[in-house]
Parts: sequence; C-alpha cells; structure tokens
Amino acid sequence: MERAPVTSGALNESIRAVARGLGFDRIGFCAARKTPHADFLDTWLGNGWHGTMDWLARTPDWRKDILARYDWARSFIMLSIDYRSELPPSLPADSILHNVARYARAPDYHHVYKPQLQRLEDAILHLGGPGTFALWYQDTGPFLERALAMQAGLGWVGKNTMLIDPQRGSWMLLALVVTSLELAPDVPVTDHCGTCTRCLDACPTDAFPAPYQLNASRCISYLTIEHEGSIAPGLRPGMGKWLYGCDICNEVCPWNSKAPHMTADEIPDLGGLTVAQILTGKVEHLKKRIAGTPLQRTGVEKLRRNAAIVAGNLKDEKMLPSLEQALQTDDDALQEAVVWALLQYGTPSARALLARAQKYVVNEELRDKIIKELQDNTPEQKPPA
Ligand code: B12
Ligand code: SF4
Ligand code: SF4
Repeated sequence: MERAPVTSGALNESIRAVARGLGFDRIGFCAARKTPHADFLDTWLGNGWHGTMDWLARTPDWRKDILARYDWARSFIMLSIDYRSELPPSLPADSILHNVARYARAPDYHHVYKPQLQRLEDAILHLGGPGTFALWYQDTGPFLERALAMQAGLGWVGKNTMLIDPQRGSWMLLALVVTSLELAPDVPVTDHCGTCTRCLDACPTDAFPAPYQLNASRCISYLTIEHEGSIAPGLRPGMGKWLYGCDICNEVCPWNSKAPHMTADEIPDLGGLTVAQILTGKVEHLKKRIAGTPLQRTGVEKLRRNAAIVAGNLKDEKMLPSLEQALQTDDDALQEAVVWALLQYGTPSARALLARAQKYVVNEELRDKIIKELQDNTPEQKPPA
C-alpha cells in the first residue's frame, strides 16, 4: 500500500495537545516495529507461564510485531492514566475494598476511557487527512503495551515487569492508538532499578523466576482474576487477604513514593460489600453490586472461591457462620475451597463445623478427606475413671 507522508514533530505536538486535553497523563510516540524484548513472549508462552489465559497464545506474531496484523501501521501513540486510588479513612474495616487491587476499586477502566480514546482516534484521522488509518486499543488488543510504552518514553519496564515513570511511579493504566502516520519517536526511558530487588523479595507466591520475568500462573493477580477452576493448594497461603488482584510488587517499589496521592471522596458502591457477603449473598444481588466494575468479568463464582481462600488465610472466627452457609452449595470447587479454609483454622469451632459439614458435602473424595482429618486430629478421650 501507499505510505502516508512523513510528518514533522508539529503533528506530534498537535496530537499531544489533543490527548492532554482529553485527560491522558502521559503521551509518547514510538515506531510501529518490534520492541527489543518482544521475542521473550515466545519463551513465556513456551514455559506455560500464561496458565489458562489461552487468548494470549492465539496471536503471538501480532503481539510481537503489529505489521503482521496491520501492514499500514507506522507509529504508536502510547497513553497512560494515573489511578492510585487510596482508600478513604471512613471506609469500614471489613469492606472488600481492602482486599481488592487499587485499579479495580473504581468503575471498569475498559469502559471509562472509551469516549476519550474514540475522540483521540477521530482527531488523529482528522489531523492526518485523507488516507490516514488510526485505531485505539486498551488492554485487550494484541500488543505488548508495556514494552511499547517504554519505547515511547513513558517509563521503563522494572524488574516487577511494571511500567514505571521515574517521576510518578507505576500506578498507571496504559492505552494506545496505532496509526499509519509516521510520527517522530520519543526517547526510551532507561532502566532505574539498579541493585534493588524489593519486588522480587516481596512476592508471596514466588512468581518471579528472574528479574523482568513473571510466571503469571503463580501470580495472585492471575489466580484471583483469571484462573479457571480450583487453585493449587500450595499457592493458597501466599494469596493472603487478596480477593481480587494484588498490589504487593507495586506497593513495595520505592519509585511509587513519588506517586500523586489520589483519594476517592466517596466510597464506591463496591465498598459496602464484605468478604462474608461474597460468600453468602444471593448471586443475583452480588451481580448487581459488582456490575460495571472489573470484578464483573471475573464473576461471582470465582469471587466466592477466592473469598473462601481469604477466610482460610485470615482465620477470623467471625467468618465461620458464612463458611458454613457457603458449604451448602452444589459447586464442588467452592465446597473444596471452604473445606480447605476450615482446615486452616485448626480451632475447636472450625472442627465442629467440619464435623457437621459431612451432611452437606456430596463429593465422596471431599467427604473422605474431612472424615480422615477429623479421625487423625481428634484428641483421644480419656476413659472414665
Ligand atoms: C496478561 C496480563 C496480565 C497477567 C500477566 C502479567 C505479565 N507480567 O505478563 C496477570 C493477570 C498476572 C496481570 C497482572 C497485573 N496486571 Co496485567 N496485563 C496483562 C496484559 C493483558 C498482557 C501482558 C502480556 O502480554 N504479558 C506477557 C509478557 C511476556 O509480557 P510483559 O509482561 O509485557 O513482559 C515484557 C517485558 O517483561 C519484557 N522483558 C522480558 N525480559 C526483559 C528484560 C529487560 C531488561 C527488559 C527491559 C524487559 C524484559 O519482555 C516482555 C515483552 O516485551 C497487559 C495489557 C497488554 N496488552 O499489554 C496488562 C497490563 C500489563 N496489566 C496491568 C496491570 C495494572 C496489572 C496489575 C498491576 C493488576 C493488579 N493489581 O492485580 C498486575 C501486575 C502484575 C505484574 N507484576 O505484572 C497494566 C500495567 C500498567 C503498568 N504500569 O505497567 C497493563 C498494561 C494493562 C493496561 N492496559 O493498563 N496482567
Ligand atoms: S502482583 Fe502480587 S503475586 Fe503477582 S507478581 Fe506482584 S507481588 Fe507477586
Ligand atoms: S521494587 Fe526495585 S527492583 Fe522492583 S521494580 Fe521497583 S525499583 Fe525495580
């Protein structure tokens, strides 16, 4: 096809001004070509580090090099939006927002930024003139967004694999417009991690096999949001309090001390829910409460599974009635997670509940596990004197 005319930096500045006016916090440009570490994706997929996220393995060639998908692509306009989302001090201690990753404590960003991205795409088509192509994407497109954002000067990819801005840290979401316009590229940001290893040391499930590499199938974010079915028991204790997502490798990063403080004035509707309610609430009611937030895509079933694991890790006696109620389900995966949780408590009240559980548990294997556990660990009764 015919190439769009080469443009000067003036067009960059016009696009930058429009994007800034639409509220994007960082705007950068890079060429639509393979990034230096793109081939690492093949190793990553080959190792099975994507777990059950099969959609990531569908179009690796497009992800690595967009020219394999759009032969007209010449440049990327890389964009970011800050989200830090501190919790308001008035938030009740049992609100699930304490157990939800920061980016998800708000309406789903996939919907929120659509109008601005569409307006930017329209503006680029208008500025480029006839023959220009431009398409916006956020998160779900076939792109290595962080690697591209690094090329476009938005930040560097840290050892925790996050894109980090040396001025404002990593609490940001990314988006892009791919276009046929040849735009002057920005200068990539160099690595500022130095000898630091805080994120690698802090990860509770040892999800980093090496710096800059994440085995997603061990990551709490993946386990709580994406993973289908039962979660490997060996990974459950590391999941701690996390019901949805995980922020630990961002929280510990020293570059985030520079991030702007952004506290929501109002508690989002989601904030009124508790882990106990996730376990016991009516499905239809819960669906309404999580509608429009990122939790909606994960769904009530997986959230309940996660809630049982959180209860098992926190061992809060007040959660026992909710666990008992959650046991009375025909969802095998949930029953299994609840039994696991009760076994973590190791207290007389949890054991009493397990003894009653034999009534509800229909899965033979699980029932045998409970019986064995009760037999093995019941203190011997002294014979009467
Ligand atoms: C799949 C996915 C996940 C998976 C896998 C994450 C992963 N690290 O691969 C899971 C579910 C675990 C996940 C978790 C999270 N995610 Co996510 N995720 C994605 C998604 C859709 C694709 C990522 C991908 O392609 N992974 C495959 C690997 C191979 O690619 P990569 O991580 O980009 O890795 C590159 C570098 O590490 C590099 N590399 C390898 N070796 C080396 C060596 C050196 C020296 C260098 C410089 C680079 C380098 O090679 C890779 C390719 O270039 C992107 C959106 C997108 N389309 O890009 C969002 C995205 C990366 N996620 C995002 C977020 C916010 C998160 C969470 C913080 C959410 C949360 N709080 O729970 C966590 C963070 C966990 C973490 N430490 O990464 C943001 C990141 C924003 C930022 N500031 O970086 C993105 C960009 C979404 C968005 N549009 O904003 N995510
Ligand atoms: S998000 Fe949590 S589990 Fe995943 S790599 Fe970071 S610290 Fe580890
Ligand atoms: S915690 Fe340290 S090593 Fe990890 S990303 Fe931040 S600066 Fe880099």
